[in-house]
Amino acid sequence: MHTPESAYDRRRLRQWLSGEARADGVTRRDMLRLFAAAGLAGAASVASPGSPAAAATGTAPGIVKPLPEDLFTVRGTNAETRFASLAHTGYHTPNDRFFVRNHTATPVLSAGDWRLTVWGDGLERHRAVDFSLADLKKLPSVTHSAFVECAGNGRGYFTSQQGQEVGGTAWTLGAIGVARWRGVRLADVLRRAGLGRRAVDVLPRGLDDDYVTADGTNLGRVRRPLPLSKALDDVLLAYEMNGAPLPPDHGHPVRLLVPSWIGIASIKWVGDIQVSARPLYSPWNTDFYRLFGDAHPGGGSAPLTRQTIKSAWELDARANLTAGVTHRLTGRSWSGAGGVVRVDVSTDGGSRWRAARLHDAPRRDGWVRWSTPWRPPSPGPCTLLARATDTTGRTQPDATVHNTQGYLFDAVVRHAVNAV
Ligand SMILES: Nc1nc2c(c(=O)[nH]1)N[C@H]1C(S)=C(S)[C@@H](COP(=O)(O)O)O[C@H]1N2
Ligand SMILES: [Mo]
Repeated sequence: MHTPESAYDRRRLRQWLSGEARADGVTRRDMLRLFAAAGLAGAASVASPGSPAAAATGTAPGIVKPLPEDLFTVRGTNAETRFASLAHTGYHTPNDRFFVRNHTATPVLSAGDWRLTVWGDGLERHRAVDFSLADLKKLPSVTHSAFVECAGNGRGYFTSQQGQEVGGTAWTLGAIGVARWRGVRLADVLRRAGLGRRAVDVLPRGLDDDYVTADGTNLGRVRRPLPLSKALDDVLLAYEMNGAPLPPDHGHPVRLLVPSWIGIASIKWVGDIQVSARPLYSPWNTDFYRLFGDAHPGGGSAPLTRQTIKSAWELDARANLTAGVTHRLTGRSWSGAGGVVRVDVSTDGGSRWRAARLHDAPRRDGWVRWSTPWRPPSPGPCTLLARATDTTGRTQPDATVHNTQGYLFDAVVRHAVNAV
């Protein structure tokens, strides 16, 4: 029963208990609970998709940009992109309709005053090094198209489609966007700071307020350790989004962009990065962002890394479509494991399937746009389905194995519409 992940966790636990590993913000009790055989009691509230709370008001607490109802569904301190609003946009999600996931509130920071401090015992001289935005802009710039997608995207379907309770924001499929990110390689910055040979983990931390859970526990500032292997691979410190300076809600002036990984890795408003010769922990890789529940190891899965595979129609739920007329239905599919090479669609609830027409080449870290013609035969309810397959051969399943926090929903969504 010992997976490599649990061996890794046991090693980390031993290191932590012997004082070797740093457990930044994680109490000993949390740690013991994490590795105990019991499942995790959901700390967050139970998902309630389609609840009246989903009605958009045009603003959300802590979000700076306007949230018009035709572009967003407000969910607490977060704003979900309405997929229907992407129908006539291009490959990249415009900044004005990119989803926002805030643990607390968007801080409004001055680019001129901003500094990034790189510090820790993983640096050669163990001496902190500061970078201004101007310093970063002197380094070679890199541009990369990539999605940022919340680990909980699609969470609402665990409840509405699978009848299961999960904790957290009841997103439908709009907690994703694809942007052209421009910035500098984190690897270049770490090397300039004097990366030492013993470094194993880096811990970027946001400048937004401390995150306090519903039960009043202060977990400190939002931060999640990243293994050095990923940090040196393709991670950017991004200062531009679709050709504009990063907007306040998306991390102004600088955020991490961790391609293909769950959204929490892409820390916004980054203020410092600890470089450590020991493995690091924060609640965001211990209590959150692992898979907990009956189908998973007692202490939870290994910390989640890559995103899963999904498809979405560019239509509202229960959209009305005129019967007897041919519509050009559109959608998008994506996968954290590689480009999407095939999308099969059904317009009759899953009896008959056909291939959708793909409008983009398969692209790592991105999505493909697709379309299919459909003429609803007669008035009445219909169910649309779309199933993507990626370059690794992975295909969306009919159901996702439950986990208590509702992460990585990958099942084919049954999208109800009405022919009228
Ligand atoms: N500092 C900070 N970084 C953060 C968060 C946050 O609340 N604070 N939320 C994370 C989560 S959970 C996600 S899904 C993405 C969302 O990025 P976006 O709001 O630009 O879409 O940012 C991540 N980075
Ligand atoms: Mo997220």
